[in-house]
This record gives sequence, structure tokens and C-alpha cells, in this order.
Amino acid sequence: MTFTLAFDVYGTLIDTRGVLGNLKEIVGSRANVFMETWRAKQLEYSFRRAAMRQHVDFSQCTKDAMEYSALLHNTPLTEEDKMYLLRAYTILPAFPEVKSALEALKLAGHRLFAFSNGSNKAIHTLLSHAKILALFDGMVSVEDVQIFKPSHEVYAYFNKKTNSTKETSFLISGNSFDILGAATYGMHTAWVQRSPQTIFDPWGIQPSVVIKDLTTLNAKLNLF
Ligand code: LAC
Repeated sequence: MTFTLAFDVYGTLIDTRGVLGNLKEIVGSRANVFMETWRAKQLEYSFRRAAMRQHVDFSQCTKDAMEYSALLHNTPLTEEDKMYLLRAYTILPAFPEVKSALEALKLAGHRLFAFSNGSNKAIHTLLSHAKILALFDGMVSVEDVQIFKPSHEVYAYFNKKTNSTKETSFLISGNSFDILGAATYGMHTAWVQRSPQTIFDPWGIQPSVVIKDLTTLNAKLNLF
């Protein structure tokens, strides 16, 4: 059976750690800790925005989290540094296997959508820079519903916008909060566990499939 595939973007198709080199230029030896704080706070801010129903563009969460990281790690940033880092975040690289894996999935007849907390414009820029935009049937941004993942509204909106159902769609994500959001809403889910050290939140809910990168997704979907 073929499915409508909802690919999470940041941390699934696109490597948020791609900003490490840029951070090393600006904050030197604190680049690693800065990067970890930045990503964790960016997500926390999006969750808090959703809980408070105070939606902003995801790039605002990215910016606010960058400012927080600079304060926490005592690494003051000039306006120029901030612009440089935020620009780097708009052209992050795709993970190496993504392009060929998407090509295989498309050839197998699945419908491919990017599905992100990022704005339509941000997703478009990232995917076109990574040269994978043409492989998608479309993109779905939470900006259309003005609330972030993992609110169930956004998964329902995905089904509505792509003319799919819970039963005929798969959420593919490296972010376990996203898998839990989609699974509790009722979609099939594929968790991309890129490192054995990455822990799946122990909420008593399991993804439909677990893969270590996107290469094996096609074969796993054939089993359904
Ligand atoms: C996204 C973030 C949550 O692309 O990874 O939706």
C-alpha cells in the first residue's frame, strides 16, 4: 500500500547540527554547548507558545533561543553575529542519505510532504538550498493553523490539506515529541533514531516503525 508521508523538517530531513561550524567561528570552544541549548530552548519556546496560544513565526523561537543561549553561556553576540547565525539556520544542510531515500520513496508511489513548525517560506528556502524541493508533492506549515506541534490540530490539518486520513498517512520524524503527537492523534509513525544514544520518551507509546536513517523507510513501508 502507498502512503501520504509527512516528513518533519528540522532534525529529520535537515541537520540542525549544521550550524556547529558557524558557531565555532563566533563562540569558539562553547559552540557545542551553545548549540545544544539553542535547539532545546527553541523547541521549549515553541511548546510554551503552543500551551499559551501565543503563536509566533518559528524563526522567532529560534532567535529568542539564540539570545537565551548567549546569556546562559556568557557569550555576548554582536548584531552582526546574530544575523550571521540566523542566516546560517535558514540554509542548514540535509542529512546525507535524504535525497536518494526520497527518490526511492517517490518511485515506489508514496506522496511526499514536508511538514514543519517552520514557516512555508523557511521550509521552501531550506529544501531548495538542499536541492530536494522538487521531490515533494507539497509542504504543510503550522503557520496555517497558528499553533505548533505537537498540538493535535496540526496533524489533523495535515490530513485535511493533503486529502489523506490517519490510516493512510505516516509521520516521519527524528523528534520523539513529534512522534508522540502524531501517534496519539492516530497517524502511523516512523521514528528516525539517528544515534543509539537518542532516547525515545518513555510514555508507554511506541512508534509504528523505528529506522536509523531514511534509507530503510521504503522497505519498512512495504510491510504495511
Ligand atoms: C519541525 C521541527 C519541530 O520541522 O523539527 O517541525
